[in-house]
Amino acid sequence: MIAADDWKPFEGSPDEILETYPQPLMALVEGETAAFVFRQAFPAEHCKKLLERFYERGLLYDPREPGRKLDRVDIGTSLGRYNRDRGKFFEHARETRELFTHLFDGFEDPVKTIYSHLAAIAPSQEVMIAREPDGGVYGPAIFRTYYEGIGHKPHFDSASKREKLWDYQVSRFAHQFSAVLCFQNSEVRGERGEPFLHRCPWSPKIQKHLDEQTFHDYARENSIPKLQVELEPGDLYVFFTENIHEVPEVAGDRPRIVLASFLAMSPDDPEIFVWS
Ligand SMILES: O=C(O)CCC(=O)C(=O)O
Ligand SMILES: [Fe+2]
Repeated sequence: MIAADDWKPFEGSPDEILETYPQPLMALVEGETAAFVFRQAFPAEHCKKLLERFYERGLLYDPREPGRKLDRVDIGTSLGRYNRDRGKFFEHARETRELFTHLFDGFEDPVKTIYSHLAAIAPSQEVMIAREPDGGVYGPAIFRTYYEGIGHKPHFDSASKREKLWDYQVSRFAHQFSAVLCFQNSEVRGERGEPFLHRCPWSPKIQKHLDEQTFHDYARENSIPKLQVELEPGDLYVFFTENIHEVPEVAGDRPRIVLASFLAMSPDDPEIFVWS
């Protein structure tokens, strides 16, 4: 049993990770470490310049303007949002992949940064954009912009255990993770705006606390360790999304902006599927 104090992110290069954890993704599943953090995986200056481009092109905007519904502003295709209409989902994903072929021109490609880091920590499997036997290909990654008041309540993510997306290949895998590349921090940091990971895998018993929004009480009463992942633009982290996690509501004028992907694997499956 690992002492609670030892449950923290492991920071290092892919080689350093592999030296310590021969099977890094399984080490996350087993709770041997809380997350992998790659500092400056992507040039911070490119984050800034790309965001300027996204605003200039109208891909990002401030949803707090009068008349707009306050929502997360995404660039990319969310399976969670579109899965009920398969045709629409795969068409949206096709457009995203097309957009991403030129959106980063002149800069490093941050989607490639995510995939190359995942490939490096899973050398015996093939990391690829998720796809269906009928030829449908998913969106590779999604930019998410969180303005004031937006975050994620305590939750877990699993295409099989939570969303029950049996019609989609991504539900065939045993374990799900997320890779998140920070592009911009929100104005107010501290307790707000940056993710917390709880050392608490989802279970039906936990679901009750998620539904009733009593997870924080449960975690306090049961002394469940938690940690906050502190990132600077260009930092990438990878974690097991079947542990309860959250992003407390962002505060201040500057939004939090990340590029995120989900990934799923089974130890005995040669493929790792990545999508958003
Ligand atoms: O934005 C983050 O850091 C985490 C978002 C999240 O909940 C996820 O990717 O599953
Ligand atoms: Fe999540």
